[in-house]
Amino acid sequence: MGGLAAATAFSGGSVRKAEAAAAGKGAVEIIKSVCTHCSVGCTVLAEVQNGVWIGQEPGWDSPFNLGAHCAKGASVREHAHGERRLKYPMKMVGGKWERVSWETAINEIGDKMLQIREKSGPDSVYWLGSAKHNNEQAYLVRKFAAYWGTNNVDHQARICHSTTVAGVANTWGYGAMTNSYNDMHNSKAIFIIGGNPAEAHPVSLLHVLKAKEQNNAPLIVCDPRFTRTAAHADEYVRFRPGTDVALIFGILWHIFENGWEDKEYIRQRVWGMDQIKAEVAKWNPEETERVTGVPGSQLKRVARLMVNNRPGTVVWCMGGTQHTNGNNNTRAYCILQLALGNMGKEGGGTNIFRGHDNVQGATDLGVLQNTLPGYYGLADGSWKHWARVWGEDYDWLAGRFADKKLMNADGIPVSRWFDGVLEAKENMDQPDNIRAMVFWGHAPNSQTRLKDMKAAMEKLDLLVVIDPYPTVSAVLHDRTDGVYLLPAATQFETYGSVTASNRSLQWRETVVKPLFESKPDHVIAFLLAKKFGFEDRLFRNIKVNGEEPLIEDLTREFNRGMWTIGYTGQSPERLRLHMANQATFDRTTLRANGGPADGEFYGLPWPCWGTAEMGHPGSAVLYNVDLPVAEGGMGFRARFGVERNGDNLLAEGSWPVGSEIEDGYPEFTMAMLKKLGWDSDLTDDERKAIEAAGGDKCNWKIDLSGGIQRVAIKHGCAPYGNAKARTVVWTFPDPIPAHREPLYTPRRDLVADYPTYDDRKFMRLPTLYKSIQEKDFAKDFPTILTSGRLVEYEGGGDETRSNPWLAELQQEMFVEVNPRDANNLGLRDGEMVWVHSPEGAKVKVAAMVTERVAPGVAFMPFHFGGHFEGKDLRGKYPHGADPYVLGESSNTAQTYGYDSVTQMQETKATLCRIERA
Ligand SMILES: Nc1nc2c(c(=O)[nH]1)N[C@H]1C(S)=C(S)[C@@H](COP(=O)(O)OP(=O)(O)OC[C@H]3O[C@@H](n4cnc5c(=O)[nH]c(N)nc54)[C@H](O)[C@@H]3O)O[C@H]1N2
Ligand SMILES: Nc1nc2c(c(=O)[nH]1)N[C@H]1C(S)=C(S)[C@@H](COP(=O)(O)OP(=O)(O)OC[C@H]3O[C@@H](n4cnc5c(=O)[nH]c(N)nc54)[C@H](O)[C@@H]3O)O[C@H]1N2
Ligand code: SF4
Ligand SMILES: [Mo]
Repeated sequence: MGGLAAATAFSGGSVRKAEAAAAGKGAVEIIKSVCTHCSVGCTVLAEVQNGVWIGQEPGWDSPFNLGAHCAKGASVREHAHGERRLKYPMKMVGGKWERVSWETAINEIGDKMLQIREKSGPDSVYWLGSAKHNNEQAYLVRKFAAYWGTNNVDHQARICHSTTVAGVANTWGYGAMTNSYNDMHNSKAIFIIGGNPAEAHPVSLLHVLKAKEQNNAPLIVCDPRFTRTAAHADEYVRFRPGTDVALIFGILWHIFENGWEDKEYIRQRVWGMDQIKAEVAKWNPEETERVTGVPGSQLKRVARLMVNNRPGTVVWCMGGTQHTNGNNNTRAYCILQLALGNMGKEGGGTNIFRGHDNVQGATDLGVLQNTLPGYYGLADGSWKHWARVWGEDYDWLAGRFADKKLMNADGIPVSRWFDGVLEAKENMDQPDNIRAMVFWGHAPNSQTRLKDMKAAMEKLDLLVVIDPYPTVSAVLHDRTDGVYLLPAATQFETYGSVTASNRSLQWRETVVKPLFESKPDHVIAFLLAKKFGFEDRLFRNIKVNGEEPLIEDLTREFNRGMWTIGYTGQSPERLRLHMANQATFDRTTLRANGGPADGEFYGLPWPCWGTAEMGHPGSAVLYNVDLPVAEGGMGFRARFGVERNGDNLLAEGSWPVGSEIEDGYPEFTMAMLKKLGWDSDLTDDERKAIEAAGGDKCNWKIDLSGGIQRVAIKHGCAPYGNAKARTVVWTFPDPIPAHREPLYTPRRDLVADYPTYDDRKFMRLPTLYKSIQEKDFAKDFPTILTSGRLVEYEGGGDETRSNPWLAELQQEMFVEVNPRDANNLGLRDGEMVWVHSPEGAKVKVAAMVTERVAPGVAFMPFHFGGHFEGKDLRGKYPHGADPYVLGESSNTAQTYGYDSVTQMQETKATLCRIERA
């Protein structure tokens, strides 16, 4: 058996190695999994002997990583083996950790939650899910929260790419990376803004550098820091943090000024560009330089490079998203690509590098306070759709919520959960405060304002951590009771699908059985559901073996409901087939060239329309009209109506090749099929399903048979219509992307011209803007503080700082300071400093004196934890589960500020004061 698996999974040199090992004590089995760190999705080949994970290799056949791994991927075995993992359930009693059984833990947690539910309502328990869960677990957690009766559920995407999802989906339909890492091989220019892939997506550099070398593609990197990515750039643009809209409009100014935009493309496929042009006219080189600090001559050069090297790709990441006006930034990037006519082109697109290994999947599956799985909004129709998929009684489901209004109201975002604890009840749009908090695969030190979080943790009735590690949640607060740590198994101790940045799904197999007393997250969900008495309902369509819900049944259940984004064709069988035949996929197009998956794109990137039986190949490049829809082509989504102020919002003179409708068209409904006379193509079963979902009014999103999609595609049409992208989002606070100064800005002179928003209440909580910006903090806190990543560590860092191979590489928390500032402060490299925040917190860290940051700018990595305002909290971890490396969390010193659409936290532009310690 082991030998057979090895034969299918391996090729080339690695086989020899496995055989050599097998000569020892028993067969070595090679098991395919996927790295659990970032969204590149590198294949891991685990070597397992007698149930023990003894070695690992990178996957050579994977089109994503081609045999490469970064330091994190190369040491994932240590993550599973994890000597410093949480080994059994623990409970805090009188300030000490005590080992308890799973049964006791679930009973006590459950009783407490039911008590809170009784007194304060279901919204007083917060379910914080995870981008670390596989798709099946993520889906289950979202469904679980619905069955509990709350929208107070969220995950890392909120503080990661929420502003991307909102901005991009509202521009052209889907809020995801449009092309892929691999497709960058086709790029004639690469424009990276606010991303440092050399550290954050290391293996993606394989693909970036291929374009640079092979196509002589200029690499333009716009970043306030001279990063390891910038070190590869042909053109490095240093600019002031928080000024992305100004920078992009400053580039567009040259494009419009010279008439370099793609006028025909815009006429056919873009709405509102004239309004953008009028706004861009204000961003002449002088004004752009005044705001961003970048000279006009450089931006003219950048504009010319992008214009002369089409199609080019635009890549962005956290530097653009994590701002109070992050949604403006992401839309500005889209507008740049639309102006250049680069969207829907191989080599073009917006290559939005997602973060965690499964943040794309967890977002798609709706582990969010504002959507259901598949981006179905919180509304009666969506709930009814999912109730149909779940076989659930809608009224029963509605009865689980405090009331119908809250069932359809956005929950509290993770960025603000602690305000949900601390805010005066009467100021909140829910019956009571948050009283119980569940961190189900999420760090606390990844959120700003840690001092406030500490206070909130102390005020809670109950704090539950479900994680392979105790995390900073175990030590940040001074609680003595009411804290439970439940050991989750890692993704190497279970199996299921995971969605990489490019929307491809990959399938992991179980490497080893859950270690210690850990349990996989779907098992933990089952135990909680059972305690709450709804397990029969929750798992109605899902086989449960003992206490383990069958993963494949979970996949099949979401396949039956995710019509909006085409997560319907990716059956477990098709995904496993792709994993077993990775070598047959082309490394640039991702399309299988012969073999059992011939013609399909690797991992069936969504939308993979219709049912699995329909055999759609997935869509590698979104909005590409050069391919028939049946082969992965499509126009922009018709999502914003058909007309705006008399303008036609549908595409004009552009349609996917092979379309029988040679024009724009709205999204498909049964009525439309009838009008076109195509309804006769429906089978009887499809007709019945459509009848049950509203007949003529039934649309492509709620037809559980997939018939409407099948027939539309048969006639060459995209089920979601064929429209123009919109550059003006009239439903947002800033319909045209606007520069707004950060809340904490050193440029008081710009506040009058570019003020922030008025304070307002949304997502159940009062949210401050102007009342912070009004005060001048710059006098006492003169230095801009930004933050981000180091290649060795991930997120809050508890996993990676507990990994001896990685911990060795970065042993001390630091702040980057420009030599000029250091000299003015009398600071030498390596000396300790206090970084003070304008909100009264401080962190003690080492100074790293470096030109990487500009004068007046400081940078801190955010992966450290376990120190708090100078105090070492090591003694507070459960025995033997403290990470090797501890340090101050940058987020202790990071401040208030939330995006005006999504409540993304502002982690890239605030102020601080640095003093020698
Ligand atoms: N200052 C600052 N703050 C930031 C950012 C920044 O740039 N600057 N970036 C933000 C961004 S983009 C993000 S995405 C967040 C990231 O921050 P987080 O996602 O909060 O950080 P991680 O520490 O990776 O948290 C994931 C947790 O999941 C656990 N885990 C791993 N596998 C499993 C599993 O299978 N099951 C369960 N139950 N748990 C598991 C890990 O042990 C870990 O504790 O940080 C945000 N915070
Ligand atoms: N090693 C490692 N890899 C990771 C992760 C990790 O924690 N560690 N996390 C994963 C996750 S969750 C994510 S989301 C990605 C994030 O990946 P990236 O976004 O690439 O990482 P960051 O370092 O947070 O931010 C990128 C850059 O934004 C710049 N920046 C700061 N302020 C601004 C600004 O105002 N405008 C612009 N345009 N840029 C600015 C910073 O200088 C930084 O170089 O990485 C993923 N990969
Ligand atoms: S962290 Fe990302 S780039 Fe590194 S091995 Fe894992 S998936 Fe690949
Ligand atoms: Mo992220």
